[in-house]
Amino acid sequence: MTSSVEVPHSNLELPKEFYPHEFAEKYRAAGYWTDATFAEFIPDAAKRFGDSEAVVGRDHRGQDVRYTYAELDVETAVLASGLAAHDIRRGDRVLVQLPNITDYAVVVFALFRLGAIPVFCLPAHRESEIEHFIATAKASAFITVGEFGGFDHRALARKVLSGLAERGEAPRPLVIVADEGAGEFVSLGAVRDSAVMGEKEQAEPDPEGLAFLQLSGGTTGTPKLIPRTHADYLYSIREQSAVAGCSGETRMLVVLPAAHNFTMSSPGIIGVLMHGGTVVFCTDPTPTAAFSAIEAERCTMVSLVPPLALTWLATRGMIDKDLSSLQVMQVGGAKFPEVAARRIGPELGATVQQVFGMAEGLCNFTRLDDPEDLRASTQGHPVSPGDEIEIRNDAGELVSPGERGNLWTRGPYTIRGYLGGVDAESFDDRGFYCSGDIVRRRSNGYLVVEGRAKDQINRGGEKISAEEIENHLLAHPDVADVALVAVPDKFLGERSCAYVISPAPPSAEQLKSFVRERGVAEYKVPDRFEFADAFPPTGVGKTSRRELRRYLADLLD
Ligand code: OOB
Repeated sequence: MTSSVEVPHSNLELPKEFYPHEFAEKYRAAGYWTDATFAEFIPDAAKRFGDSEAVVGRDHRGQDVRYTYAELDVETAVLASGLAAHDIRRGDRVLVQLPNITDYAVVVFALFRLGAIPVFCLPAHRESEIEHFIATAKASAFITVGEFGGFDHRALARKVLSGLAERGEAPRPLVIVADEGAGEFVSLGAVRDSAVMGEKEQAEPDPEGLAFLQLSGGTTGTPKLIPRTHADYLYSIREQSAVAGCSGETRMLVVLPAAHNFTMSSPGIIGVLMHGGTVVFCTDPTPTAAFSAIEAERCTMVSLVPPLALTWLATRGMIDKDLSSLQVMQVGGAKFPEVAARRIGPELGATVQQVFGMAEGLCNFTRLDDPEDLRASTQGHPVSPGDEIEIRNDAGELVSPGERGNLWTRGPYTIRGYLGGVDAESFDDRGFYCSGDIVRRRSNGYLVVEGRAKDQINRGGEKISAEEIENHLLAHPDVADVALVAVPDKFLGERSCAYVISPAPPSAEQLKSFVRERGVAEYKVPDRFEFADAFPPTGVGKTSRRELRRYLADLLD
């Protein structure tokens, strides 16, 4: 298996013919790819939807904010001008790590206006991840928040800057903090104040060029950056917002992290804004806060990961809020148990829509008018007629119809390679991407996710690369070897367990603290530890890590 794209590490632009010429032609001719870009997205939406409400929520000061499309246009234009005054230019990579506050929309679309390339981080990321993203993306700025959820992001920025200095990474990125107390950093307010009146920053990026970088869930030592183009992503959102039934009446509650691909595009924030609907940001996903927001804002739609959907089901009867406005509840990011999917309609009064997507591209949805059986028991089918799917066995041959196998895909919005590195395991020489999922395709084309072949733990939608966390644990002087495996969990679907080989085992708590101190997102800290003197013989005669992880996972079930 060879990779189709050679991306030299130093090259942060998309390689020429990222999508081979004949495919690009085909996608243009089919009308999938157009000349539209994210730079003109808000100016264009403001022309169409001017006084309609675009964004509602709290800003970084905790104050309630409501922006119409016209106001969002002005806000993003002013911030874009201020960012330009701070030397942020077209093509510059800018890390964005913000919670679900209204500033998120202003910052992201201001960057798009400039033709800058946002790198979407999760609020949960810590210094090891942020440092890695800045270094790999060669980011010139890092936009974060002062404090959120009791965590000091300025302290995180300080650690990152000193880590980068130690590694000899230059230049040092400009840190912009969306807070009054920006400390030694630049506040977002100061950036806005440096805007030049009347000056409109309006880049004209290449529609088929790089628009932003998403982060992969990862299966390797360090998470990979996913390059998405204006044309591919806008197209995917057009299809996804149609399948999700978006209109000017849509009012979407955003409780999952805003920067996640699901929340951005399935149909997500951008899909709702594309149709003149309203995005309601909520920083607190707990049912009490979310139900209050649904009642107060008459939200029609929400996207959840399975554990949140289960929590909402479990608490619905205890919280007296009016959820009658809710029409569609999307669930995705991890397999949603069929029994739970069947409860959404009767207990929450919404149509359940399963979303099986990936930041690399391909998105499958159940359709809103599908019979309940299909909506509950499958993960849907692709949103585009241009999506190609092959289900192959481990030898690379197509399986018989209805059989389980590895999901391979290619299409008008699925990447052809990661940025800054070739991953020969993930792409074949025909440009197909291997998602690492084991699926079955029913005769009607609907996919059912049956399992996973990749070395990843899916902890309630949050992805953990086994290798990344093993590497952190291997840095501990008393850890001789370690394998991170998934253990089934009723609520999260899976939790992580580190199987540690140590002659003098530290306690589980000590190892958890050790991983935390290395600066990784809390969801990646192993939930459980098992200790032994040696790995048990696998009995399969293989010594590969993947085989070992599989063997241990079965053992721990
Ligand atoms: C979404 O994106 P990622 O990049 O965080 O993770 C993708 C992976 C898939 O390959 C699959 O392993 C898993 O997450 N997954 C599901 C699923 N949805 C995602 N597994 C079973 N059932 C589902 N419904 O997670 C993502 C991106 C866009 C939309 C929705 C989810």
